[in-house]
Amino acid sequence: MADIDPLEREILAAVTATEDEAALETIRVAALGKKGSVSELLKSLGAMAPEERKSRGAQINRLKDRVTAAIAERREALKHVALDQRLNSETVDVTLPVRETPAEAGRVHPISQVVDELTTIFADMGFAVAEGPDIETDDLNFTRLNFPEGHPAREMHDTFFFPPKPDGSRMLLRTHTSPVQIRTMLSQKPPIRVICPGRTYRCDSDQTHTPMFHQVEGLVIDKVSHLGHLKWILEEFCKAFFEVDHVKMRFRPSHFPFTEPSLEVDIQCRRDRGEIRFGEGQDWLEILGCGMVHPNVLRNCGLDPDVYQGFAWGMGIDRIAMLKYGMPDLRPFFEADLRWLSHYGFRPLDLPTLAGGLST
Ligand code: 2NM
Repeated sequence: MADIDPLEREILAAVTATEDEAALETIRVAALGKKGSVSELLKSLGAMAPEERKSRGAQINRLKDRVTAAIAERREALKHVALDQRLNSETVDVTLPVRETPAEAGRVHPISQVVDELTTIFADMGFAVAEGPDIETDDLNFTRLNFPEGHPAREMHDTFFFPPKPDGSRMLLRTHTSPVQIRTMLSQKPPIRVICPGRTYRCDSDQTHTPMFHQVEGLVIDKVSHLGHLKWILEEFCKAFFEVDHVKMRFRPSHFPFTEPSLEVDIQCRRDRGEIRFGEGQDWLEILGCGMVHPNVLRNCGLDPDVYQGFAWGMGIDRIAMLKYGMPDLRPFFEADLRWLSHYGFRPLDLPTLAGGLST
């Protein structure tokens, strides 16, 4: 009968020499697995005489116990080594400064900030925000707004047209947000009070114009609203937006196809050395256009002008953002320059509120 000591020495030497848990498992399977060397020894007991089987069986079982114990002990030791290695290599320097979160590092674009400010002011007066697509039909952008077919006003809008469809109609990039107001009148019943901020497009590009710019338009439709209400709303808006207690506004007669009468509005200001201050001085600055919605526009939206009336206004967001925040140039608005944004942008958690201040 073979001596089992050499086998034991061989297995225990391999267990002691191994440096990782996967290799240890291989050794365990090779010794104690179904076809392992120790298991094979146990199988050999069957062929023995009862006396021999008794002593030999006890011997092999003790071998099995020692091998099992040695493997368990080695596994514990390897676990400690692995943990020590991780503790030594995965260090955290708790003296390092905490990394800025996106909410700290990011900045809100001035246009988004101004849209939030406008929305806050008009929401307080009971206005809802309406939105619509940038790509519009000729009908909603012009025809329903009382621009006659072939009228020069259509040319004056420097429209970006898409190629005509087989039926001759053509889509375009909206030249103002008024089509959103047409959509609102077509889909809702008065009383209507909405503002429509959004992107608008005209084929125009120089120092003070970009082909894409931002507008906000307002619309009120009911049975009684008149120019007096319009003037109050615009005055309250200007005071709240420019954060001053008094503003002087000047309403001059003008012309738009979609309003009658139509007015242009200037706001009193003082310009000194590139800086503009509102509510003082002798200068005037044009900031918006407005008027009573033209009876033809109401009719084009299915509203009876003998029953319903209302007013609308429109202004450029980019320009009032530049005026309010003293930004001298329009073009960086659209250049996505992070250095510019980190200087002129707003902290994302400082949301504008009427009570807490719009911009502080
Ligand atoms: C302006 C000036 C005056 C205006 C009119 C309408 C509508 F849809 F009700 F007819 N929306 N916006 C309007 C009126 C826009 O922008 C300078």
